[in-house]
Amino acid sequence: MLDEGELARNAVAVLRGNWIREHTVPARTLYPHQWSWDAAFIAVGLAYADPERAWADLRSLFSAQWADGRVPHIVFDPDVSERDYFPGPGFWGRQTTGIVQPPVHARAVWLVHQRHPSPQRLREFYPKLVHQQEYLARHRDYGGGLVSIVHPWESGLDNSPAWDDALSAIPADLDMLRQYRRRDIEVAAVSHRPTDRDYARYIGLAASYRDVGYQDSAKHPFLVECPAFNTLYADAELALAEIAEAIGQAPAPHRQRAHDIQEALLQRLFDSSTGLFYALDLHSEKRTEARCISGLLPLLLPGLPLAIADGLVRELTSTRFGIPAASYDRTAPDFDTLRYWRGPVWINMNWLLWRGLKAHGRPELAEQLRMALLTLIAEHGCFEYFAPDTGEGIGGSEFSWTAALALDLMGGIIAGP
Ligand code: 2M8
Repeated sequence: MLDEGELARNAVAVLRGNWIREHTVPARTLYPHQWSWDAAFIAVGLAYADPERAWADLRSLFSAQWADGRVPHIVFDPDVSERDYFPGPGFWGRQTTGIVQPPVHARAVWLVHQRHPSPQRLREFYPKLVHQQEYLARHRDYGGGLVSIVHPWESGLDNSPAWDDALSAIPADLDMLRQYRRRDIEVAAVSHRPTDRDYARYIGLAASYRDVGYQDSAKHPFLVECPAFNTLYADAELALAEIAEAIGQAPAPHRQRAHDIQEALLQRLFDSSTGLFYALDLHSEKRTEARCISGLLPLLLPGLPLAIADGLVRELTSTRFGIPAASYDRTAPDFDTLRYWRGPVWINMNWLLWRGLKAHGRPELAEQLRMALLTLIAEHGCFEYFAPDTGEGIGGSEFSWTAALALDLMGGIIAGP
């Protein structure tokens, strides 16, 4: 039997333990700085545990927003030594990285506001959230109505098989990697993390973007349209429409943009023969054939045509993904139960799918998924990710977004004092 009170107390304790001055870190040892999309998921949970911190966390992230509107994927804590995370500020040449992560923040702001109404905070965040979207629309849309990521880290699904084809064209300079120390494999199991070959490419790509001053151009060696990133980009417009309406601004342009992004997703990333969405490499102009959890994510969009949503639900509940959904096709020959985004179950993606099931009138399945996620966390702890076969918690322990989203999945069972 699920002890929700106990689970809520643990989750709140994890969030308290990961709070540092004005922000929450994803996990103390493995990720000692502030991450962008983590901050959004964390704020959703903090709205139950400590709403003032939810706003403070988001405010601290947006205080690092660049003049061009981009919200950096990591805001480095100046009190953390360069040795404690690689690649740190010394590598990026500034106190933030220059890449971004999925724009989940407008949705987070709206959800926090729904629990703790604050029109004043909505007014504070609205222009920043609009600017975040404008950066993506102006600098990352190469003409098709969707935005491209310039680095696998921008997807948040770092070593997903979705990038394998596009990455195969990028040299993996293992000698260059030897000049550095991979901190992640000192503090987490090597078999749970991306390989050296992946890391060599990650570092090469980040260095090439850094070396052009983080300017966007169609020449960047890695340009990929990710279905999950673009779904969240559309969902941000839907959230902005709600925020705009609440503060007396015009919602219609946001709804129109959400609609246009959805149309582009259907046109560019949907494959009707398999019923899934796939990442598109702008250089080869080919879609990957890898069936990844990112391909299910458009289910989040309430306006998705019924037949397409039904197809996604069929895939989700099939042996390929299952409930809870694995991050990659369980039947693929290279499915890996341990290695990060190549198989394990992640709470944030499943939480988004849970919302999608509810949006598409599937309350029973949504409830099944909700219970499966809470059971996993209650039995194994607030881990970063979970082995899809045994449920074993892997990666970092005391992981913030797992704790935060558990609170939201429980819908307000607040821990006692
Ligand atoms: C993971 O990514 C970072 C790089 O950004 C890493 O491996 O060091 C991903 O799971 C990403 O989605 C997440 O935001 C980050 C912090 O939790 O860790």
